[in-house]
Amino acid sequence: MSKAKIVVTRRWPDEVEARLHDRFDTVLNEADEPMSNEQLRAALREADALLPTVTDRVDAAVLSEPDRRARIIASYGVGFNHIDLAAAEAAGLTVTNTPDVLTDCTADLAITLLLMVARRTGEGERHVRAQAWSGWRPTHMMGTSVTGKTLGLIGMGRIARAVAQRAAHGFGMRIVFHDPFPPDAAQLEGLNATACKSPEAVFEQADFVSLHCPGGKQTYHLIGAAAFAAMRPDAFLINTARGDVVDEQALIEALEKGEIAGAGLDVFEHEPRVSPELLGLENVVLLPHLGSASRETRVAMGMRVLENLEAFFAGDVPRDKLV
Ligand code: 8YV
Repeated sequence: MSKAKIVVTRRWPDEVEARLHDRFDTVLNEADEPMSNEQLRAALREADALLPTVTDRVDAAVLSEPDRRARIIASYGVGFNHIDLAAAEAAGLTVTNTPDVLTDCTADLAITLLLMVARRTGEGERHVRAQAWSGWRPTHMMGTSVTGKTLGLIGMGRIARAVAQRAAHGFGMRIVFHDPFPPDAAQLEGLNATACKSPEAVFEQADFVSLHCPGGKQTYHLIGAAAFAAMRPDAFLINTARGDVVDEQALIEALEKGEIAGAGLDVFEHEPRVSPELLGLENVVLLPHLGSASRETRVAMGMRVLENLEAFFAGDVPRDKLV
């Protein structure tokens, strides 16, 4: 039987690419640059499967390709706001993602950002590298304690619960959260977590607000001027979810006015562009979308895509089918 043809839009870890070559007629994007809409459409015309990432905008226009051969979009990553699911479903396409395998890795990074921004470690590192450090003194670069504080979570899915687990058990934090579709009691066991009826109730209590909701229309600019006004002036915002959940301009204003104490950001509204005002602020930590960027996790994500594809081409329902 001939191998199904797949187009992979970005380079993946070597061992996953080797496995893909083994099982499929695999076309790689050797340049590893984001594909244009026309290139995505061409891939849909020429291959049985498209394997995109967050940097590919698989929108209704791309999906309207009339001479489409592809039957599945097997995305690399858990978030799927870069794919128009309704248009894909209407076109009869199957779409899959890669949940579970990146939960711990992303939770680790949220905690990294929380600690970095509270304890001013980015600032401290820049200080040492600039050879500006004159020596220890009692008042030098005092940050904010983390242990025993209150962590507010917006969204209480897999990644949020992994963050809560680390915060509660590693740092004795109290957890408050809001999720319109809260998990059941069993999933919250041992997390020291209290549900709030609204995001505002979370903002009012939290020393740290960490975002774990999906991106997309429903959550666009969920965190804007009103949220910052409701947050405490000594609170920090952590975002490892999607950039456009936060109104970046409102965040800049809140930081400049001292409405909040700082922010730890792994994602940005107009990625990879970062607002220049943020670059000039010492009380923000900026990372280049590293949530799932451990070697082990990126390999596991690739293997999960492979598993979804193999199930699909064997005529089974892939375990991570979204539509
Ligand atoms: C991925 C992510 O690296 O999985 C997600 O939703 O945000 C990242 O961890 C990226 O999306 C890959 O497509």
